[in-house]
Amino acid sequence: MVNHDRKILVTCALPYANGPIHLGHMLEHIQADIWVRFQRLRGHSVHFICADDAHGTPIMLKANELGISPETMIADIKRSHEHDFSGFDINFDNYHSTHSKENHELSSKIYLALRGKGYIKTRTISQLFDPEKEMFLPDRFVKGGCPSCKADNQYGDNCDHCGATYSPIDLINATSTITGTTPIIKDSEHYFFDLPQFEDMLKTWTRSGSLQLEMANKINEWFISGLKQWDISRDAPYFGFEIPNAPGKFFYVWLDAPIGYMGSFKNLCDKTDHLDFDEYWKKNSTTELYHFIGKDIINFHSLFWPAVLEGANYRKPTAVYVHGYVTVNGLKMSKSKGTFIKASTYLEHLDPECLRYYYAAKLTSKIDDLDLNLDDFTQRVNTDVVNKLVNIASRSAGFINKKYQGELSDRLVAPDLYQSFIDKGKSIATLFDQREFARAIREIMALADNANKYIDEKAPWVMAKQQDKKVEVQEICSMGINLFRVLITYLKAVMPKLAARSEAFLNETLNWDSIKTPLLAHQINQFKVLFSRIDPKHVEAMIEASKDNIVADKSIKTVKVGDKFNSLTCELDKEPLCSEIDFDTFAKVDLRVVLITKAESVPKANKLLKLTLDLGGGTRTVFAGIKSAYHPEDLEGKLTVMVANIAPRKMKFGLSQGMILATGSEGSEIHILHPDSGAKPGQRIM
Ligand code: NOT
Ligand code: ZN
Repeated sequence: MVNHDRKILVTCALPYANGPIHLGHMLEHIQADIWVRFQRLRGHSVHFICADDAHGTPIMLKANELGISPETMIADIKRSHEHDFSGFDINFDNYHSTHSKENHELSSKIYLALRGKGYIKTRTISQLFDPEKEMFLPDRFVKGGCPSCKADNQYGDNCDHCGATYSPIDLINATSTITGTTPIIKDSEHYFFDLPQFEDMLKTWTRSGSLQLEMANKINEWFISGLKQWDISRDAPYFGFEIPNAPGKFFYVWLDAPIGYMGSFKNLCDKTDHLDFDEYWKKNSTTELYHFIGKDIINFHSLFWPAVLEGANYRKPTAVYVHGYVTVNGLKMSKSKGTFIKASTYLEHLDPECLRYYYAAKLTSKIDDLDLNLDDFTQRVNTDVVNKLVNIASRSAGFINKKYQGELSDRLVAPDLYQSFIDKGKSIATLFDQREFARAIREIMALADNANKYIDEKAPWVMAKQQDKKVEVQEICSMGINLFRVLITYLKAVMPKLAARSEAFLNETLNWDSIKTPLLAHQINQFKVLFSRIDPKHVEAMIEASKDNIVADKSIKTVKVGDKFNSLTCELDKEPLCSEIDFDTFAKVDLRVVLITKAESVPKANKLLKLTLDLGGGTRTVFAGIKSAYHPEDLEGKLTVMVANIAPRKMKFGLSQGMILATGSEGSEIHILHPDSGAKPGQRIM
């Protein structure tokens, strides 16, 4: 039996208020929305909330740059975010902002509670300070040489080139990316949340079934390396909330962002009569709380957030549901390829339900990345939704509408077949509940195949020509429509618009329980086109329009055969040549042809792929900062060149035993070197 008393609160991660919603965001919002709609269909009470994440240095600086106030900028962006989400039928009960009165009150209250219990510590730290802008520089706003491999132009937190992590203070020749000046080192008192005090609670909570297995394992690594105090303050100027009794100090954006979940819910409670904030957030609440997030922010949701809630005497999340990233055509979304697709651009060209269906058809409860392959997308949607599903209704409806005045037969002619569709409902419901959407869709489409097979075998269009088969034709077509009705009900959470059009046609509101009884002697409405197939031209137009969104990347210049030499020297001029070395020094570099036998993504690293290289006798593991340019599978089996005698380097993710040779350091500028065909692994390059 379904328990109809569940009270559920669901959130999506709060999008930053400094950029548009894209198809990567949409994966999470579609996943959560399907789950929410499904739970509602099953009779549960679900509140689904979100908000814009409006604070922090990048937002403050972007507003500065645009010459508007941060308040104006975040209000504009919030409108566009809400517009995009509603375009995809994401059914939020409330969409708020972290820059709100509710969030301000709750953040201060929670902070004071934590402070009162001794969970807040203060300590003076040294940081880089931009003397011209008069502000401390976040890691991403300072660049310089990597202290480890000496590569130029690296961010303040980690090196793109060798993957080393370090403090910005250790950068060589650091410069502020805001003003271009050389920062100075300056002291400031910071406020820390004392996370280590929550270690025991977190160990229990993370292993209590609240996290997917992969996540619990990942978090275990953090327990092993030791929990650290979390810096929750930032100095003015900062766009955020000032810390109570600490003039000039602000809450770090990640402190008030998760509290924004509460703030949005509080705002909803204040607008709604029968919703009690405390019932959902008090300690030991019997309601359920689920956060849908991406794998890049698990530390915030699985360590800091439960600890903050515990420390301030609130309930903890029932579960955190983590998904992977979206790739397009096998690669990271890329502006130059036109695969960085904004939600609004998609909506100008394609039906939102196509993406909802495709994502559902590929989503599992795991954290694997999901590839939006645009050819497969077109084919899959057209085959499944149009050729299989809608076809069941369209081939049955014509006869019923024309020959029987829209009246379904009063008898179910194949009750066993019908019952087999109903029986599957239980496992399909379980799959939706467990976020195994791809498997649920497979089950539904297998039923659609059975329905089409039934109609094919009966061939009502043949019988329709025989006078004495009048009753049979009505019964077969009514059977088809009844099977269609079951399938659309199963898909209602995935494709709400298609379901609504089907309801208009069936002249009935679909719900999970009522389909147990078939529609007999029931009047249906005129069949209208329920779904249009994807025209590949529209997909192409969307890609073209996505390319238009961006300014051509000036830093890339392709040198073609026949180009004058000085165009090449111009290129070289941009990056000064290194100082001259003698031949003996060069000869010390052991360059080898290697075969990439395995390439794996390093989940926690934005830039790194882990490569297993065959040197023709022995293998090496190398971490290379080429994730933005290559899909791991595409590298396997390729030859490249490595520096084989560079000292192994200990990196955060393991030991890197060499380097492979590649151009550039960012996105599309990265090309690894391939020797000519015929080269053999292990051969030395001289
Ligand atoms: N704006 C953040 C991001 O990564 C997500 C904040 C989610 C809210 O896009 N918080 N928590 N915890
Ligand atoms: Zn480096």
